[in-house]
Amino acid sequence: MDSPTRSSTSVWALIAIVLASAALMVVSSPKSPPIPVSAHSGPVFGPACGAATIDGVVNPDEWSSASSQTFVMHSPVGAAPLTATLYVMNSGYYLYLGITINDDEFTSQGQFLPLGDAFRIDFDNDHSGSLFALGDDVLNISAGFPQFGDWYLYALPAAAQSDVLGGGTLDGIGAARRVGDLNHFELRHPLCSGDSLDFCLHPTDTVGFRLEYLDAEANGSNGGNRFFPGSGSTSVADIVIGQCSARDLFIYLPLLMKK
Ligand SMILES: [Ca+2]
Ligand SMILES: [Ca+2]
Ligand SMILES: [Ca+2]
Ligand SMILES: [Ca+2]
Repeated sequence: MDSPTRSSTSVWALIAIVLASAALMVVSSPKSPPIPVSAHSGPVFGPACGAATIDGVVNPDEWSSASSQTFVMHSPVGAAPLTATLYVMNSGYYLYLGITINDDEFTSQGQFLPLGDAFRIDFDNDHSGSLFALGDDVLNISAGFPQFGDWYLYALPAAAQSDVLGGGTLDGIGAARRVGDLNHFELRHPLCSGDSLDFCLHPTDTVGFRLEYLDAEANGSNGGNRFFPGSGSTSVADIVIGQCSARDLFIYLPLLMKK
């Protein structure tokens, strides 16, 4: 039978082993990742470098280097949700956005939506976490011509109009069309055009945005509005601008690249 002294020694030896093992686990465990700093906690796109041909066809090859997410866009008044995929990338000079959405048809004009099916993209220029500051950049891409609109927020709560009407300039291009069973939208807009009615973004900058899809029906009626990431003025996702080269020519060489 063990004496009290020997039992006590065994207990202390066991404690020492447990403490040493715990210390080893602490030393060998990986560092926790840094917590990103943001004005809010919404989805984040980028940084991603690339350039695309703006022809209204979101070609997977030209957008292969983009940051992309697929999400459901909801209507605040109960219209059926739609599923969209957003692609984001930038070159040294332009921000590129490509969007596909499973609308059941592509309508280029309507009684209440004269431009037909359209995405309105509201930007939070200074990444404050809140949309609709006067002068904020707004882009519009529609099925109906001229398809691309470079707008700005000119009146509260959320009225936007063409930069040209406010003394600014039209900066960028866009195109939209029906591809298979999806509506495709593509645009590019300068990172920093010099127009005071546009944002001015530099590499590593973050800009907030919200997508709104305005659905025109084939009979010209209004099919309702859907939003991403939400319909509120603080429902904002982020784009982080990449440090990218100035190249903007996308060369598509399917016959040369394929075996
Ligand atoms: Ca394209
Ligand atoms: Ca402009
Ligand atoms: Ca603008
Ligand atoms: Ca439609």
